[in-house]
Formats: sequence, C-alpha cells, structure tokens
Amino acid sequence: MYIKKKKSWHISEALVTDESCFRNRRLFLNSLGKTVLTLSLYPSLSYASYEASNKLNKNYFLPSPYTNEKLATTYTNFYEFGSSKNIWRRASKLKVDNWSIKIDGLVKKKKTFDINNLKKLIGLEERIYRFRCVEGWAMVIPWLGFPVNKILNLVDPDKGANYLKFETFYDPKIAPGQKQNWYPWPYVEGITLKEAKNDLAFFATGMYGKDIPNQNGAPLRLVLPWKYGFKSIKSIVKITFTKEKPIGLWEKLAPKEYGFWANVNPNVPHPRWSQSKEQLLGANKYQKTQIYNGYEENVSYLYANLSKQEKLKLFR
Ligand SMILES: Nc1nc2c(c(=O)[nH]1)N[C@H]1C(S)=C(S)[C@@H](COP(=O)(O)O)O[C@H]1N2
Ligand SMILES: [Mo]
Repeated sequence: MYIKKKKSWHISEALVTDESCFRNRRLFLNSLGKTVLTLSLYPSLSYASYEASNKLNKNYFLPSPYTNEKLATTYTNFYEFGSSKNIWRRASKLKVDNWSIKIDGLVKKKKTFDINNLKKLIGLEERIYRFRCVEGWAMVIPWLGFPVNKILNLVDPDKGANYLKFETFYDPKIAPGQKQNWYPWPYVEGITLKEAKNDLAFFATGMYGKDIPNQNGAPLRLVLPWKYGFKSIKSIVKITFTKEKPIGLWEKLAPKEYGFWANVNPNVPHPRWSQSKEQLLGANKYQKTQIYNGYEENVSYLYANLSKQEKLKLFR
C-alpha cells in the first residue's frame, strides 16, 4: 500500500472510474490510515493467538499469530449495511434463524436446504486461512465450515454446468445499503465448477470456534483464500449452476477494476493502487503479498489451460 504517498493527482485518475465505487473505496483509504494510527494506540487490539479446536483440518493449519477476533468482527465489508467498515451493529438486524439456501439451475436434484440441517448433514471442520481484501488489508482467520465440493454430490451437476453463481439476500427494509440503487443488488458472485471442486473453496458457518457473526456473513458465506476478498460473498440464499459465466456485483459496477477471476497477485496492480504489499489487521505493519495469496501450489493448475486472453484477466 502506498497510501501515504498518494497525491492529489490520484483524484483525477479516480474520477474516470465508476463514481459510486470510487466514493466507497476512497472511504476505505481514509479509514485505513486511521486504523494504523488507532491500532498503535491500542495494543489490546493487536494480532493475537487462538487455540484451534479438535475439528481442525491439519492440512489447512497456519501458525499464530491470528487476527484479533474483535478486530475481524468489527472491521468488516458488508455493503448491504453501508459502505463503511463499521457496520457490525446494523447487521444485527439480519434474521439468520430459519435461513434456507436454494440450489437450482443445471443440476439433477434441485434442492432447498435449511442451514442447520445442511450443517448437520455435512459436518463442520476448522481451517485457518489467509485472507486478502483487494483494498490492501489482510487477515489470518480460523473458520468453521465445510468445503464447497461437499454440496456437489447432494445436487449432482449436469454435464452442461460450468459455473456456480451465488446470491446474497435482498431486503432493503433491514439492509439500508440496499436502498442505494446505484448498486446492482443483490450481491452476486461466481466461480467455475472446477474451482468449486478444489478443496480450498470453503463455506464458512463459523469463525473463532463460534457461529459466524452476522457482519461476517451469517449464516453461510463463501471463503476463497487465493482470491481477493470481494469474491467471498456473504449471507448466501441461492446457488445456481449455470452454463455462462456469472457477473458479480463489483464486476458490473467497475469491470476495469474488479473482474471474474480476481486471483491475488502482488505483481499486477489495481488500476488505482499497488497490490505488492498488505497490512495485516492489528499488526501495524506491512508485509509482502504472495501470488495466489500463498496458495499457488493448491490452485495454479486451475488456470493452466485457459486461453491467452483469459490469462490476461486472471489477477483482477
Ligand atoms: N454480500 C456481501 N458479501 C461480501 C461483501 C459485501 O459487501 N456484501 N464484501 C466483500 C468484501 S469486499 C470483502 S473484503 C469480504 C470481507 O469479509 P469480512 O468482512 O468478513 O472480513 O467480504 C466480501 N463479501
Ligand atoms: Mo474487499
């Protein structure tokens, strides 16, 4: 991140990009500066240790320190509740009991699952993953949940299914951000079926050994640790198997800035800022960003056979 070096000429560059998007991402830049300052004043919010539970999948262990739980659950992106990071109180309005998830599209067995039944049916495990937001902040989080590939057997995708499209709830009465009609609500994201089969692709229903808080995407959110955070869609109500590539909310708003693949790469800058470094929340320092956020060995095969043209778009 080169926030301190930002000069006024960045503004004119920003004005040529999507206006509403810029407005919100700029808010972030302001708040990140404040966060650095605040954290150095409050050491209690520093990077912390956490004891993994007996559900830990040892293939996905990372050593501590982990992101401080309070920080990871109060500094969140959830535009349905507003464009600031400080939306955790507002998100308490979301009613997450009696939540069901509809799975439809190109599958042999279309189904609607009650979230609690789905959790019981599949069972939960714990995984510790790195997480990297496109804005330049990063975390290390112990998630609870299950791999995305576990739902494939339950619905049996058709031969023609190439993509999974995920959708968040739409309810402007409880989510004031959804009254801002310049966003193409509901929040949508997508991945390829091949990516869904990769064991890293994860559905989180909990974090830090507890149910996931509303503001982090209760009761079910995607976690794709090798991609920028906006791909990890929160509070999913629907999963559709499709032939065509789905277009996500951010891609619709600003296609030059946020694409379908959005794989983490320190060497491919965002049009408005560098991606070479990241700030670990609470750690008050920058570290180098890694290709595929450190998961190259797990995922690079997914992209080996793409066309030259697609390969150019892999990292945004
Ligand atoms: N429905 C929904 N999902 C979302 C978002 C959002 O605004 N709405 N923000 C995304 C972005 S930009 C990031 S970085 C992560 C943040 O996850 P966290 O707040 O749990 O750290 O959620 C992603 N999922
Ligand atoms: Mo993000």
